[in-house]
Amino acid sequence: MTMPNMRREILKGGLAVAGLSALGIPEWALPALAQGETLVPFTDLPANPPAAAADRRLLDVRTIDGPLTPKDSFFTTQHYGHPTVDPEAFRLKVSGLVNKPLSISLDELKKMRSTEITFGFECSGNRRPLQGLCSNGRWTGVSLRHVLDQAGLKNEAKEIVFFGADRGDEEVEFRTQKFTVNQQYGRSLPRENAVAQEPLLAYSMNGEPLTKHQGFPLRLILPGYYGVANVKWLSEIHAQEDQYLGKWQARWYRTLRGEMINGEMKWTEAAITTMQLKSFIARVSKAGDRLNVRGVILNDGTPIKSVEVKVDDGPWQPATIDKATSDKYSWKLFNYTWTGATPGEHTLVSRVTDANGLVQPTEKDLENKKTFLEDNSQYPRKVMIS
Ligand SMILES: Nc1nc2c(c(=O)[nH]1)N[C@H]1C(S)=C(S)[C@@H](COP(=O)(O)O)O[C@H]1N2
Ligand SMILES: [Mo]
Repeated sequence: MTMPNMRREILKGGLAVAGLSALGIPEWALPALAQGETLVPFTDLPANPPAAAADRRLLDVRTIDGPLTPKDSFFTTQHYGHPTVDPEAFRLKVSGLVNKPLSISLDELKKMRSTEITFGFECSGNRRPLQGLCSNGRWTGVSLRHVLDQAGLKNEAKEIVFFGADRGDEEVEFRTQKFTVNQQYGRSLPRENAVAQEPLLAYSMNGEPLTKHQGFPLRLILPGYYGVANVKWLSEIHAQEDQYLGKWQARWYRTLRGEMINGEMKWTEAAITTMQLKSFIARVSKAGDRLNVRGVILNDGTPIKSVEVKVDDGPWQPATIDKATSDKYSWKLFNYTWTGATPGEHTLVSRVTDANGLVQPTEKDLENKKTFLEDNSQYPRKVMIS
């Protein structure tokens, strides 16, 4: 999505919040609540939701009330708007360094053996205060490996490129020159990642055909990867020997990080691939004197060891992962019951640790990450208890 626009909207909203009474509930559409339950307002949200373009959507994370995100709430974004694809005329092309180039209709794909996977992902630009660029879906489709096997990758095929039907004019800089060329949306994977077990050519989500927003009629699903790699309106798979250096692969989606090694700062620029370990608190509600704190965990599929919640300056307390979200690549929802809350403003923060012992970083830990993508830092949130 265009981050500068979103950032501007949030800044505007942020100013409005400062002008509101501390008790003012932001003027968002409020989520459905159980009987006798009331929503505890976050005081760190902008007063008004950012204005979204017609082809974009943020998930209001306070409305998450089950493992799967319904299709009309699923967050959505893309760079060139929505291409229109005629499902009758549609053919998935497999080209380049293959023994047998393919052109597969939707019906043919649907006749192949299908598999299903639950996969929750976020846009690599997802971040505080809204955290609305994430969702979880159950995807059905054909294994990418199966289709690549049918085409037969040649030995020299080292890189597999995925092109969407969407396209736009791009300026390509070369030294002192600039060229404007029309290009398709493209992302690539090294061959060994493309022929792994998980990647899916998906034609349905949550048991229904993909919507236009989700890439109708076909998209790539790469469990564990950030949104950007999950190419919508997939139209061509191209095998080649050289690395693919298109804009969305090599330039627009990169993270610049500094790391102190032996007293010397080392800077690296890396492409956006698999998701960083992250958690955040999505909603707080009140039922009697119990406060239900609910949050979301996203990562690359590594099993989760623990997730904890801290209230103000108290100790880290264990939270519970919802068993309905235990699939490897599903997002995980967690719950923490907070009792004895006193009226006034409080800070709540969550922290997740994976089975390898990796701990979600703090904002301070990420101070040498210079670009805003991949912000997986712990997010201390403010709530007002009345
Ligand atoms: N063809 C195509 N696929 C795309 C994009 C795009 O611009 N064109 N945007 C990517 C980005 S940046 C994200 S975050 C996800 C969003 O997927 P969603 O709209 O289903 O949530 O789509 C990805 N796939
Ligand atoms: Mo994205």
